[in-house]
Amino acid sequence: MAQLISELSKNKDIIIGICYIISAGLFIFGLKFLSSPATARRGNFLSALGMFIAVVITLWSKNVIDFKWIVIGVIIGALIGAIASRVITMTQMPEMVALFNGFGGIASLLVGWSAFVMAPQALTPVSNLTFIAVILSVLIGGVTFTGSIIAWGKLNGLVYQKAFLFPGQKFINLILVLGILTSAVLVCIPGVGGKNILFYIVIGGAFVLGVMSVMPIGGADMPVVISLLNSYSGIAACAAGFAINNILLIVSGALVGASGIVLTKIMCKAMNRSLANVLFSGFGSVTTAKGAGETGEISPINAADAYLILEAANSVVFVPGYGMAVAQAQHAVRELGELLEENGCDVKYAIHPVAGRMPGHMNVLLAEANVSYDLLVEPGDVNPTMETVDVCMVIGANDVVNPAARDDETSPIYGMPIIEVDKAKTVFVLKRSMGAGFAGIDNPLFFKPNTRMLFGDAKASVSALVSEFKET
Ligand code: TAP
Repeated sequence: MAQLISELSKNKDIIIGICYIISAGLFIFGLKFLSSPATARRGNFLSALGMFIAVVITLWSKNVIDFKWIVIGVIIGALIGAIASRVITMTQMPEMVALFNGFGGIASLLVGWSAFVMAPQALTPVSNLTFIAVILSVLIGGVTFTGSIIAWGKLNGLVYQKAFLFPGQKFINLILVLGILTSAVLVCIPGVGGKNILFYIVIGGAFVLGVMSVMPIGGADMPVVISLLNSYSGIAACAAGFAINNILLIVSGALVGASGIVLTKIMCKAMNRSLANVLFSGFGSVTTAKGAGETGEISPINAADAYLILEAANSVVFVPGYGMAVAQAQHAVRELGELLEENGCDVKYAIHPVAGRMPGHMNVLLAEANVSYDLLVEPGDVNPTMETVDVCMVIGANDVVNPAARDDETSPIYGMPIIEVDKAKTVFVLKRSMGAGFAGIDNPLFFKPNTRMLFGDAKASVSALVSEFKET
């Protein structure tokens, strides 16, 4: 054993390099597998394995010989993780991700801070570059930390959930940013005195900026913001990697930073909103926005009558939305889908990219209920065939099926791609009331002649339909 350790120590740099390459490869393949629900679990496992190898090798390479505190930390962390994975419900996942991002941000800040404390005065041209990396890790890490805490608070209702706007807000933010940047530049210039104070101004300013950046954003826009903060946490980690000259931290931070930005862009596109609109428009600060102002007769239906139509249908498309998550109706939906298939009906599940409140929300719920991935279709694939569909069942979705997004140029969501359920022969809308969805606007779909409103909790309504099928 002693001989093995001595052999390993002789080739330490080569071993570290090989392990870092393996870890980076595992991160990349992990990300690739995460892009499909069918392979996501494998992706998660590969990424975790990559991180495990990276941590062990980094500790070994730094000659950490007293593992006592590290082992204690691992045990505490693993316990918190195991308990959280049991008690956190699917609808709370965005909150959990917000906290993860925040911890990532503060970790990068602490790495940058320690690098600063260890070498504050060594200002050669090379160390100037290191200083820039230190400042970036502290600045972006600080913004990510407090921004994520506010995002978490907004999602769970501890912080004012709507967009918080006040007069002069943009001007104050501008002064804040200028103050931080000036201090940051001065820290990096050799010979400037008072670097410690300037450095702490950057940290304090970053904390305040994180709060000021997220407060003006409406609580329901948080998934986009969380994805952006996820990207920030990656960039902060990347900068921290440069600060301590750790290649793997640079690679993994860059991967997180880039994938977070891509996800943010996908979400903005699916809502037909620019990132600037999400960040600065104060969407959701007022609830006066309306759709076409549609009024008229609605046609309610009960489960017994809805069953008769479903029983005769040759094709049914389920369109789940946020309400399915709230009602936890996914298992009942899958059961109904299976009964329809047994009845000779063609069943599909149409998933809108921003249905629900987090990316992939509907995919995860349907996967949990063991709905086959082959049955999932995207709006672009199902919309052209919609006129041939006998019944579209809208399960707690609202904005993502709102025809105003297609037909009403004055609608706040005009231009957002929708699932065109109104073109199906019959539409069942399962929701509890005539209440609006996330965008807070009317939905003309409810008043269409081919729409039937099946009021009630989605799980109760779908279960009632399942009972009708089983009883007859
Ligand atoms: P929403 O438009 O928010 O509508 C959800 C509907 O579910 C509500 O109208 C509500 O009506 C109904 N509902 C709530 N609880 C229910 C229950 N227990 N049983 C039955 N129905 C229930 O949802 P959507 O169509 O999924 O659209 C998502 C919205 O969130 C979009 O506007 C999107 O832009 C936004 N958004 C999404 C994301 C991501 S990443 N997914 C990110 C940011 C923003 P009742 O109260 O009448 O029941």
